[in-house]
Amino acid sequence: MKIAIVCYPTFGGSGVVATELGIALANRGHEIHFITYKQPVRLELLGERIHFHEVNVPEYPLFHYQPYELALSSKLVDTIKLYGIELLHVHYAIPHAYAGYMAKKMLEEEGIYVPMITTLHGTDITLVGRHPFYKPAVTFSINKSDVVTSVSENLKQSTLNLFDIKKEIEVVPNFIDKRKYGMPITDCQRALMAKDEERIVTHISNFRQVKRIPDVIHIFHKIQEQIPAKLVMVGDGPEKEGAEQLCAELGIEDKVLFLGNSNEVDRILCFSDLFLLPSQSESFGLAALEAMINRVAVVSSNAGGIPEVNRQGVTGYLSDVGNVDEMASNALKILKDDATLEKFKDNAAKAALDFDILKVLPLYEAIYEKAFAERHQN
Ligand code: GMT
Repeated sequence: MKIAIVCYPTFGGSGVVATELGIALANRGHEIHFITYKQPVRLELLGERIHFHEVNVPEYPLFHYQPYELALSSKLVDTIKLYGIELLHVHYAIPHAYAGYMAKKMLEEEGIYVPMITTLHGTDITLVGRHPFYKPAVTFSINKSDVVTSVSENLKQSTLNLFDIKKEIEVVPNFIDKRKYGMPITDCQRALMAKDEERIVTHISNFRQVKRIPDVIHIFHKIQEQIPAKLVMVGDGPEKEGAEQLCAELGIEDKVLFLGNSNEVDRILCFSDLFLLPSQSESFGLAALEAMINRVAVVSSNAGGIPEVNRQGVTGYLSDVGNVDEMASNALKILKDDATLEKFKDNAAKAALDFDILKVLPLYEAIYEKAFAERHQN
């Protein structure tokens, strides 16, 4: 099938999921066209079955805000016609579902019917989408999608609670490609990060407020008071500077490494013992799943869809948002001796396999086939 994928090209989870999905679909023989404003960060190879089309928004002095939705919907119309694309899959409702719907309607004027699948990822619903300034447009474009999917059961329920949704929402969880991790990294450079006796604690995110970065630092502060440990912070965003300052105030700056954005998270996770995810809200927690497949235990909040991924007392522990004392004491329970740590690490890797791409990809393919077969009815 010829499929257009619209997503954000950044390090954020929705862009990562969309990119990995497109690559996997191309490996299964589909022709994939990514349409966004920059080449997605995890998309390294373009080829016969993977194309990238850049959306440009020309600057014009009259525009106070550049009309990205307009440029995106025009680009969709042109690309869909030029390549004979049969199906449109948009990731993140704002503004992708809205622009996708406009493109669909323009194409229908020319007798071209392209079904649109919208995948909801989290902040498009729980943070940004529910804002009164966006809500009517988000509700409309979700209801006008041919198929709506959400990445967790929790996000489905939040969407139904927050919006007046008339469509069925199908849960298709995020996934992991275990074959990518099948070959253990042989040059895992742990010694560059920490001494043998130190535990390595890791956090990876976009450093937004919702990730509760100060909690990460406070939890680690408590851990390192009890056992030798290092904290590796991966990613970049508005809370990073404050986090560096907080480390200095707490006198732990020599134990915390800020690595910035990385395209090789598995190389960092290969030497990590524990992953911290104390988020305020989290529809799924793809970063935790990526940690788990790399044999890293997880201490997290119990917000949103995290309990669908991290299992209490098995792959790690979950606490109420903001309960840093409990999160630190849970972290110490896991890290206290090698045998316990190994048990949690094994459990994490095993549980991650529930989200193997080979289980999830057929769900998307079945949705595509059904939507394509019914394309004239909507
Ligand atoms: O918060 C992020 O990490 C970025 C955000 C995004 O939209 O790119 O992630 C959301 O989508 C991910 C992929 O489906 C989920 O794993 C994250 O839990 C979700 N983030 C939130 O709900 C805060």
